[in-house]
Amino acid sequence: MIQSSSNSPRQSENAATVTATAHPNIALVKYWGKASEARNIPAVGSLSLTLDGLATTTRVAAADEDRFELNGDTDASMGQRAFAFLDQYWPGRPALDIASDNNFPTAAGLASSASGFAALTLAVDSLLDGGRDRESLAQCAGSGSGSAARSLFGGVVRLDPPAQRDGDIRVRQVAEASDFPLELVIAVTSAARKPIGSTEAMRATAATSPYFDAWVRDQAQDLDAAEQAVAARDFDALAAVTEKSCMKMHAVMLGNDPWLLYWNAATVACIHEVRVLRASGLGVCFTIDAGPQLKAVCLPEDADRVAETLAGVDGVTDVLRASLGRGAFLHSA
Ligand code: 2P0
Repeated sequence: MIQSSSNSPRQSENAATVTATAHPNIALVKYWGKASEARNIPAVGSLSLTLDGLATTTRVAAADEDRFELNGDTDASMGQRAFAFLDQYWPGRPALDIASDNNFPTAAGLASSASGFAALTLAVDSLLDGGRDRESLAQCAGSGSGSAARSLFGGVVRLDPPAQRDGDIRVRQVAEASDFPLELVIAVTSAARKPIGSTEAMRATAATSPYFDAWVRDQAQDLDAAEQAVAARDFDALAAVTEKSCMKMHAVMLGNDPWLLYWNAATVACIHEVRVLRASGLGVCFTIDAGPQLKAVCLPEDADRVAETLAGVDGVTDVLRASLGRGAFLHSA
């Protein structure tokens, strides 16, 4: 399902091109808010599932000037963000030609910045140094986009905020993909780019939402509950904390001034469908990110039923499926 990007005429087919793929991840315990904007340090920890199927594939080569292409087109604003990020970690780096392709909608609440920064970090590290371990790569990717830190690892991943002020985030795998097989059914309700990006929305939440302090205060408890549920392979317990964390995150941003809501009517209809399906005995729960798509987390035996049901909801334009996958990886030369 990984789309191969067309060969860019600008990149020569030589050994100095490095290609990396990373999958997006979906948080069950959500990241929302920053402790430091300058270092992009999250105010709260998070716990996520790294997916397979959906993917960003990024090719990097030394060049005579910086160039950045996303999905075959020059993307000035993403390029600016990517090169500013690279300058922080690789000061004095050579000019780079970067071509990145997503095989799923970009900036639509499907975590394309997570897979994008994870693939970029791994590819550039390999091209320029190749020396960082996974945790250092995760810290580096996380400074580009908080959720990207989690895509360096596969399966179920936990990110904790720094233990001390000025410290680093800590990221680790808590379960392999095969330890707790789960499936994701993603109900796409709009493929449009989101009207307000997560970074800006989080800034507004920290500055204006009266619920932000309570959100930060209770996060560690939710993280521990989710990690215990994963360790016990307890789907019901995981479902409870997943939906709680999702609803709390959206409640916090509803408290922004002005208020912010990423959902549309179909998102709400999908929430109700998932509730009905679970009441009928299926292993399914939902989460929603900074966009209107609903992600149903399912026990594998129930995923077909969930997909059929969500495909029939008014306003659902597409249904994507994924299992749990591996962390970011390099292609062999
Ligand atoms: C998450 N999201 O935990 C949460 C839930 C969206 C909702 O991480 O500002 O693109 O680049 O660090 O990582 C999306 O935020 O934000 C995100 P930045 P990012 O998956």
